[in-house]
Amino acid sequence: MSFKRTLITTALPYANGPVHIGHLAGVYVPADIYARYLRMQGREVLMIGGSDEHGVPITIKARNEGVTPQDIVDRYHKIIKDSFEEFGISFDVYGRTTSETHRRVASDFFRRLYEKGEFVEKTSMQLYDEEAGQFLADRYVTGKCPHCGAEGAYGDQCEACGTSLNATDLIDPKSAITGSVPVMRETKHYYLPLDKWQPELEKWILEGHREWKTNVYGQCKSWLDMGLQPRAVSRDLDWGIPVPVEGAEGKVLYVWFDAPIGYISNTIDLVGDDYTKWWKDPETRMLHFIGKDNIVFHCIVFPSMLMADGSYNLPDNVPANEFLNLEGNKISTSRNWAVWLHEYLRDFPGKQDVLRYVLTANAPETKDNDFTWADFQQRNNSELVAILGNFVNRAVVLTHKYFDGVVPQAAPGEAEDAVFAEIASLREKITESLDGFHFREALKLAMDMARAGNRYLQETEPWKVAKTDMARTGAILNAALRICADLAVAFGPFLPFMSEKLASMLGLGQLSWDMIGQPGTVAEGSRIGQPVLLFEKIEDDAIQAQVNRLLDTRKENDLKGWQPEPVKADCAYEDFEKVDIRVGRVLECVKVKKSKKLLQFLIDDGMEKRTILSGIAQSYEDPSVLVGKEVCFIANFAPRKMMGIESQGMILSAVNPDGTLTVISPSADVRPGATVG
Ligand code: B3M
Ligand code: ZN
Repeated sequence: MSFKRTLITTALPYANGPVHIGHLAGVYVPADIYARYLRMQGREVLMIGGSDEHGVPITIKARNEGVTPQDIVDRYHKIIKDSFEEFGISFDVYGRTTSETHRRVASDFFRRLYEKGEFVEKTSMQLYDEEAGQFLADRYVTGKCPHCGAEGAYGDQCEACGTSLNATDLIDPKSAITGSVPVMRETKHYYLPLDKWQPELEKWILEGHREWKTNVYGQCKSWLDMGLQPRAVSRDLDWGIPVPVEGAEGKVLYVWFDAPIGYISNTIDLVGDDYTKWWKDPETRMLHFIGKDNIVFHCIVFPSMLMADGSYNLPDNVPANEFLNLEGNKISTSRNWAVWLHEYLRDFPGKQDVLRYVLTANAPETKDNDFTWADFQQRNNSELVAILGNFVNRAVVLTHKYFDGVVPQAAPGEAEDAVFAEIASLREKITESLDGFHFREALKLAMDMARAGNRYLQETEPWKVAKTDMARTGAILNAALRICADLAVAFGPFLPFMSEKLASMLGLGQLSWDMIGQPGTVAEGSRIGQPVLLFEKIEDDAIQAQVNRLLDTRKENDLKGWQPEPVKADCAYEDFEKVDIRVGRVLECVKVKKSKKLLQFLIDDGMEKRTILSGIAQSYEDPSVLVGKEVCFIANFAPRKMMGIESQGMILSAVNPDGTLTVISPSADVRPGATVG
C-alpha cells in the first residue's frame, strides 16, 4: 500500500541519565537517517521524540540524590535534548511525559478504555515494604530471576536474560529501598487483558507483517506462542500520572502504559488537532524506531491499547535494532561503561558526523555489535579522510588550481559515461537499502560512490592532462564536481553536517534525493567555495586517552564490586611450617618467548642463583622494573618444567580486584635468603 505520509516515533529515553552511543546506534541515528532520507525525497514526514519521565528508575535516582523526581527529569531532559540536537537528530518535536498535554492525553486515553470496560480490575497480593511503607513495583524490588537464576533481577525485567517479570515471580526478593524482605499485602490494579487481543495480534503480525525484521518478528512470535497474559497497567506509586478513576487514589499509570501515549501527546504538542491526520488517517504509515528490549511494548502492549481504543492506526513496521556493546562489554549506565554523547563532544568537538558514520557502519541491525575506539579511528582515517574527504578535496583544489574555482564546461566522454552509469546504479541500490531499513548497507554503498570518484580521477589524471589539454581537464573536473554533488546528497541522511558543508562549498541549494546522477547540479561558470577539509585524521593519543578512561572505569568498577576471597579452611601450624618462604633479589626478569603469561626470573636466593617462572607477564608491561627488587618466593616446591624451562620455586603475588598481579616485596631491605615466617 502506498502511504501519503510517514510518522516516525523514536523510543523515549528515560530522563534519569545522559544518552550514550548505544542510544544513538540502536534508535536515534537510524531513525534520523530514515527521516532525512524521506524528507530529501520530498515526502511528508514527522519524527517524534521526547523524554520518558515517569517510572521507578527516576524515583530511585531522586531518592539517592535527595532531590525530587521532577529535579531529576528537568536536569536530564535538557541534557538529552541538547545532546540530540548537537548530533543532528532532526526531531520535529522533542517533548516530555511530565507535560500538561501528556497528562491530559494519557488520562483521557485510560478513561476511555475504562469506560469501554477494556480493563479487568483485580485484587492481588503484592510485595510491600513495611519499613518504607510502600508497595514494591518494578525496580523497587530485586531478587533472583526465576528463569535464569541471575541475582539482581528487577521486579519488571531480568537484565541478564531479558525476561519480563512480575515482582512476585522473584526468588528471595529484597526491597531496593530499605533492603528489607518484603511482605505480601493486598492491593487492586487495572489489567489490560492482552489475551483478549491475541487473535487480532496474531492476524496483524504473524500473517500481516512477515516482512518485519527477523529479530522483531521472532520475538513477537515467541510472545504470542507463549500465550499472552493480562498485564497490570497501574502501580501503587506517587510519581506518575494518577489513575483518573474513582477508587484509584494512590495509584498511577504504569510507565509502559503512559510512555507510548507520549508519542501521541508529543504529536499534539506539535500539530494540535491535526494529530488525527498522523495517528488515525489510514494513509499515514507509522514506524516505531526502538531497541530490542522494547519490542514487546511496541508490538504487543501498545498495539493492544490502540486496538482497545479502536480509532488509531497500528505501526506498519518496527525496525528494532539489537544492542551495541563497548570494547567487548555491555554498555552500562550504572557501571559508567559508556561513551556519553556530551563527553564525546567535549573530546571530539565538531566530529558528530564521524560518530554517526561509525555507529551506522557498525550498527547492531541484526545482532549485537561492538564499538571499539580502534575501529572508530580506523574508519575515520582510512574511510572518511582517505576516501571521501580526499576525493572531494582533490576535485575542489584542482578546480581552483586550473580554473580559479570557476566550474569548467562539461564534455562527457567514455570515462564520464562509465562513472555516471556506476553512480546511477549505486543510487538505485542505496535507495533500495534505505527503503528496507538496511542503513549499514546503504552507507557502504554511499562510500562506494566516493571510491568510484577516486577511481575516476586516477584513470583520467587531470593533473597530467592539464599539461596539454585544458578543455579536457575542465571536462574531467566538471564531472568530478558533479560526483561531489552526488556525494553531498547520498551522504545527506547519514552525515548531515558534512553534507551541508559540501553543498555550500559547491553552491548547491536545497538538496533533493533525485539530484543524484543528474547533470548540471554544479552550474557551469559558477564559482565554488574555497576547499575546506571535510574530515581530519584522528591521532593515536586521542584514542589512547579514551581507552585509558575506560580502563580506569573498569578498575573503579572492579574495586566497587570487589570483595576479598573468603578465608580458606583452618590450616595447622605444622602444615605451614612445611612451606619454606624466602626473600630473594631479582637479578634478571624477562618475558618467556611465545608465552603471553610467563616471566622468567633469575633470583639471588642468598645461597645460589635460581630460575623461577611466574604467570604475571600481563601485569608487568616492562618486566625490567622488577630487576633489583627483593621478592618473596617459595623455595621448596619441586622443580617444574614450563615452556622447556625448569622453574625452581614460586614467586608470591597479590591478586588485585582487576585481576592484575603484584609481586610481594619486604617493606625494607632484607638479606637475600632470609626466611619468611
Ligand atoms: N523509556 C526507554 C527504554 O526502555 C523507554 C522507552 C519508552 S518508548 C515509549 O530504554
Ligand atoms: Zn533472567
